[in-house]
Formats: sequence, C-alpha cells, structure tokens
Amino acid sequence: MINMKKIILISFTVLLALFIFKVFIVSSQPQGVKIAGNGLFANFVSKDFGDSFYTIEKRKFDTVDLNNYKPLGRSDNWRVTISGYIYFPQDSLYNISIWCDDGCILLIARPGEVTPLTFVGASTGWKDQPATRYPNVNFPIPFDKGYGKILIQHYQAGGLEKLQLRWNSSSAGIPDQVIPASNLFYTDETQSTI
Ligand SMILES: [Ca+2]
Repeated sequence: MINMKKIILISFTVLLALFIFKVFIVSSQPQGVKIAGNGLFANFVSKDFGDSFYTIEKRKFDTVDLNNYKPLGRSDNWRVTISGYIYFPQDSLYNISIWCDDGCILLIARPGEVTPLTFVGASTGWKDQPATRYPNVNFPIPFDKGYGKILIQHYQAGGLEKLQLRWNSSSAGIPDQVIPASNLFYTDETQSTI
C-alpha cells in the first residue's frame, strides 16, 4: 500500500522548497531584469581621430582589473563602456573607488533607484593622466542590501593603461580588494544594450 503520509510529507517539502526559492532567491534579483551570470559586460570602441566610433571588441569581465589591455591588439586610442550590477551584501557603509589611466567615469545607482550616484565626473576623471584613484580618500557611502546598477566609461589615449574597481567596508567585513566576480552581475539586457 502506498504510504500516503510519505507522499504528503514529500509534497509539502517540495512546496516549501519552491516557496523558499521564490521568496529568497528570485526576489533577491533586481526588479524587472533577469541576472544572466557573474561579472560585467564590456564594449570596446575605437577612438581614432577621423574614425566614427565602432565596436572593436565585446566581452565579459569577471572583475574590473585591466592592465595595459589591448582590445583587438590596439594599445592606444580606444574607449570602453562596462555595465551591469553590483551586489551589496548588507545595509552598510561602503568605500568604492576606481583607478584609471587614462580617463574614467563611474556611476552607481542605489539598489531600487534609477538615478545614479556619480563617483567620478566627466570634469575630474575624464582626462589624460597617469594611474589615479577616484575618490582619492576613503569616502564612505551608505548602500542598502541589493543590486545597484553600475556604469563605467574609460578611455586609453597612449602609454600605460589601467582600470581597477575596488571597495572596502569595515562594517560589512570586506577588506580593501578588487570587487570580486561574486558581487558583480550582468543581464541579457546588459549584453544587448551596450
Ligand atoms: Ca594611458
């Protein structure tokens, strides 16, 4: 005879697992978009004088940590847009910084918000320069737990090239580090719109 108690117990367990998945996994994704994987998506374009901008390379990066990167073998005169989401593991104060050689702009929207915070503006970071950190001191900013949209613009003119996205948070237990792939996400939308 079929053990009805066992069937009911299994059914209940499956329903409970589905409920937990829906509430804690699905609802932790950014609203209205579907996460496709870890990392951020990058679109490199030429920056040659006389050229119209055209894409020379598209790829996913696990982290933002470029050193003398050469899209399509080009060491000079290119720019890149890198976008996706950054996941803040808890409500806390975070110091986020970006290093760049040459220019960079960094925008991050708070989880659930559309208007991004500007970490590096066009007037400050968008210029030919040796590797420079923005902001140049720890500048703690409160973020709620969740996914914030992130957008990085960066260009390389000539000489050395560098782009690095870092964070730390003593209250969240995060040491000073390159923001790891486990906290960066891209979506299908990210890939199709950059
Ligand atoms: Ca340079």
